[in-house]
Amino acid sequence: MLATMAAGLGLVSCQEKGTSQEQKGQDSTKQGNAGQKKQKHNPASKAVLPIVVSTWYHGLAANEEAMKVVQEGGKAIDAIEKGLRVTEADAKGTTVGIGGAPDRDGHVTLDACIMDETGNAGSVCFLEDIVHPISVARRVMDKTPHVMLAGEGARQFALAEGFKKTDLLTEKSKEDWQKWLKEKQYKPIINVENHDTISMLAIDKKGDISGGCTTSGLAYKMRGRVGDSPIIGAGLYVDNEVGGACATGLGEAVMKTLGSFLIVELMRQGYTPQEACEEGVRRIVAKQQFKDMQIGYLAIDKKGNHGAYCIHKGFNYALYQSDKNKMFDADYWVKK
Ligand code: SD4
Repeated sequence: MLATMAAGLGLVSCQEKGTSQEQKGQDSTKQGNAGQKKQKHNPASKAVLPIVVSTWYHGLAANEEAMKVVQEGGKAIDAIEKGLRVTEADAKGTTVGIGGAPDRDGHVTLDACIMDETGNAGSVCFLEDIVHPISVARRVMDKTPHVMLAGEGARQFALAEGFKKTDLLTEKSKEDWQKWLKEKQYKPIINVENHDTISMLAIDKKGDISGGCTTSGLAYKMRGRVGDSPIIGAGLYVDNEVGGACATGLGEAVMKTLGSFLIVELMRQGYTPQEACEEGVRRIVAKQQFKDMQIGYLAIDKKGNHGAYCIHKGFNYALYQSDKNKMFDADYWVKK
């Protein structure tokens, strides 16, 4: 769970951080000058394909399914869809698919997007009654001239495509919501709730990249609220010439910086995936109140190197590479 975070962490003030990172920002501009600066890599990073990487513990089970597809010679886009469906179908997970926490009115509304190696993308947001938004997003990509369908229109499209109408509010999520209503009196505190999206990136044996994100979003959000996860360029971006990036955490902050697109563009300019994730976080903490918010970024380049970075300690990710599917802790901005 994304346990946030500020209290007791001994936060370094924004200004102090800003100063040291300003320096870092200057260093970063030198990335294009090959040979002038030693590049920073994630200690767990290696240039090996195929690779599947995804956010949080639920990533382990999702990676298993995704890796099977690419190991058998399948495409990264199919691996992404298959992998993410595992998390969506798990009713015990309270942040994705069935069992996801509802909005403050008790409605479960889901967001998802998917993007392939050709630059095609599909997305759904504010979708109700459908267990697998990632597959609906894929259908939007494959079968419509559009990128994004929202709300009732997305729901109708899904039903017309043969997806089954399902009540996504489980007994457990209903109980939790009713408890929340009593305690919080209907006031969403958007920056301290639990919210653990699964975002995934994969490169198949051919070297093609794809990615996807799926989530029930912020727990007990206002009705109609949509986060970064279905927004191409915010929660997810891939470019087959460069690599890919994806996000988890408070969507509002990611949307304001188009975080995933930014990270991919930084890699295009020569940043390593690790450097690009760190710069993505720096852009947020430089301008936004970050004390009570968490953002985690993951990125991979086309060789299979990866990077991960977050604001506060606590973000972890599942990496499946060289026949091992393992959890790693991301490095973070706020040091004690
Ligand atoms: C959102 N970014 O709706 C999603 C939530 C999330 O980890 O990623 N949680 O803002």
